[in-house]
Amino acid sequence: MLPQCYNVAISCEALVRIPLLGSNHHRQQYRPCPSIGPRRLMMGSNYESNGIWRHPCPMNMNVVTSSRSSCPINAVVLGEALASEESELVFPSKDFSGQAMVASLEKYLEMYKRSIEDPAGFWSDIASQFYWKEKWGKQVYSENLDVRKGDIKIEWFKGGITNICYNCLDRNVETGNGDKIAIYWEGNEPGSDGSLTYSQLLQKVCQLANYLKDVGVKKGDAVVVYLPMLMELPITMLACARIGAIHSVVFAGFSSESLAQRIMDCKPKAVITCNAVKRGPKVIYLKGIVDTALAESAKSGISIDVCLTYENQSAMMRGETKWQEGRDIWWQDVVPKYPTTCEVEWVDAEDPLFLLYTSGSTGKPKGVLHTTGGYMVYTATTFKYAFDYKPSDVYWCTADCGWITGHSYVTYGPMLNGATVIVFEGAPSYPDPGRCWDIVDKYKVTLFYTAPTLVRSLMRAGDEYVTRYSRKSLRVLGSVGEPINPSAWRWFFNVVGDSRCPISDTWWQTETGGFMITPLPGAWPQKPGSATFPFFGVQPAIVDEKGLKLEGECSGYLCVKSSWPGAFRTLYGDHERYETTYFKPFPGYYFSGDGCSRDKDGYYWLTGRVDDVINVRYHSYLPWAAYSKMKLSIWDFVFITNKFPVIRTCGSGHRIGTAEVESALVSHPQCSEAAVVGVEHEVKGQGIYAFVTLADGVPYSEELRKSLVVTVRKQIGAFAAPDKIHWAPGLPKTRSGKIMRRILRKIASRQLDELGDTSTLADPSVVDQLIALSDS
Ligand code: 6R9
Repeated sequence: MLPQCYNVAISCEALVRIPLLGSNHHRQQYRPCPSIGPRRLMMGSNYESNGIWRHPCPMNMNVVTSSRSSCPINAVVLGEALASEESELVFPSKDFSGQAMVASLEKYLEMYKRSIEDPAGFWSDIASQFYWKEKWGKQVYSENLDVRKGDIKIEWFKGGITNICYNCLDRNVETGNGDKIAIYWEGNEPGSDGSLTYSQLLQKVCQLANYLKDVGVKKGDAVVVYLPMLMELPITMLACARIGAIHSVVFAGFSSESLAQRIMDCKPKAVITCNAVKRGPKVIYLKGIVDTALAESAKSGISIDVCLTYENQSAMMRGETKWQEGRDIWWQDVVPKYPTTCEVEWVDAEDPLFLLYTSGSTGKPKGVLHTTGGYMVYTATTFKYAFDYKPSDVYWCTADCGWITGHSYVTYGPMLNGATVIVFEGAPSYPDPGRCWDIVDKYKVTLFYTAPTLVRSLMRAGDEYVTRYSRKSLRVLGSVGEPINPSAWRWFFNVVGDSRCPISDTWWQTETGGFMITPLPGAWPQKPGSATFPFFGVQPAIVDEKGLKLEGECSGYLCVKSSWPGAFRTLYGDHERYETTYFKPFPGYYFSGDGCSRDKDGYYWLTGRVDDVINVRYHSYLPWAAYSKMKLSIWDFVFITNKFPVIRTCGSGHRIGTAEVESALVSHPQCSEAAVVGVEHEVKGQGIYAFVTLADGVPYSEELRKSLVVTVRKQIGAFAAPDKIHWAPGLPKTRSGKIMRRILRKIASRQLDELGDTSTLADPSVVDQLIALSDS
């Protein structure tokens, strides 16, 4: 009898018109079509006569013959031509596939098939490549993803005893890679840099681990980390993991109130921060923010005994830093005095590794909890395959460790593979929009992973910022955070990668721990804008509103059937919310909150959030010159301060719930009601658009608008500040008082002819009022 997952997966996907790549004959199989020039290729006679069409469904290896075998496909091959608007497919070159870990669709299908039919065997073979003090029990995994069958539960490698820090560091040192560079650190100012080998990194991690143990941090205790992209950030994460403590990294762009909320939720034994950081030209006094947060949490009875503070001299000297004797300790005064070796705390695979707060559509942020063993195996494996990692690679992910991308793909995934990683403190457009490529050339970066919003903002700054650098070290590019629009994809591919580097457009979430739908460069052709196919072990399902699984070409809600090792296990302290948010909407499935379509060829296209969550991406400071070149909309002026000619644009991983922004707005004494929606934004992908009703008798004013924006910045962080405030004397509500956001979204995006039926509103005239106030 086949396992159940086999039966589910067997009926999936549409026919894919992909020629068999395994033989690497596709160069011969495609020849330029003379009528449309060299960029447009069509199938050659070889291909036609073979008539080989493959089903991408990993469960169905049937070879079928296409009835459309003579139709032209617009395709380019890596390194041979630029991708144009007509380029439907971008094939890996023979050279690329020749050296790739998964060199053909066939090989992928073979591995995928095994991962679905025999997840226990597939993942335990991979897990065995790591160090386990004791092997996991008989049952490799156990799961229940169906609320109708009881509590939701996911466990992988339970009973296995290991340590992720040991696997990231000691294991690499022991296998002879101690002298390999683990981290190249690039500071905010060009020219400020540093590096650590794996041996040096291990020593630094051990010193901090010893210190933490000395101040009483034990296995299972939480440690809140509020640090910018200094080497001390991954060092802290690894030190916590080494002693079995749970790190909760809070992005050092969150306000004191957001930080306090997170501190109160997980009640840490210690807080680790630094005095200040420079991002672009601006100094941010992180310690001051921490002080306010600690004072706030003390009021609620959560007092923190230890605040370890790194003196970041490039931004601020210690003498200027406010200090609370007894609680505050300078990192440099204590940590280096500790021994450079530290016993590992061996933990169960299912012991918690970290907490990371992420926005939901309602209420307070959710503490996503990841455990150790499955996360370790999954991040390492996804990193290795999606970037086609080679030991000689130099890898740079521009994400901050304050977001999941920085957890899984700055720290754990790469280091588990012994990779050389770049940690960049600064802003990618400082001192000018060429900074990224300057760094790429400086360190000979081969793998470059970023967010579409950065791609778009650099695209607007102009090609000359890119082409003045060589970039010839680049091998694979990556994208994450939101759908990458085809024109940004093409620019990334043609200009940044010189049409030579495949782009891994990786779809995943804080909750999934690692990549879920992603290209494997070298294995199959890419379509600009599509995340392509599922990773090993992942069974995506597109369902309709009723939870009915759709087959073939379709659009709907993206769910996942069955667990994968990197899945989150719960929401910290709120398992019920975990079940309600993710497993109740479509019983039997994990619901991602994203919309998705599958095309006739079986490729997945993510279409964005379907709940009230906005993806605000990238957070950086651009000099004025770059700003004026970019010709951004007037909304962006919101972020230009008098002090610094800077603009806040994009970074990866800023997911924000509309409810959070609304609650910040209504906390303003002059705001009586607020409704927030996401709108398309040229650079950021999505912008935050707030409809605001003022308290009775309060007049609209520019000053008030600014003060509302400041309130949100203060309560959540600058990245959540609304791009637009739309004055709303009334909001469109149903008779039961529910705000009809559908209408607000249309007004915000000026799709006034698509307002739909407004007759069910308690007061339909509100809509006209809002339209009239659109440009106020
Ligand atoms: C890793 C990360 C998750 C949300 C996710 C989706 C969007 C991420 C994407 C993408 C289309 C991609 N998203 N990657 N959409 N294509 N390649 O960003 O985690 O901050 O939790 O955000 O981001 O909407 O649901 P997180």
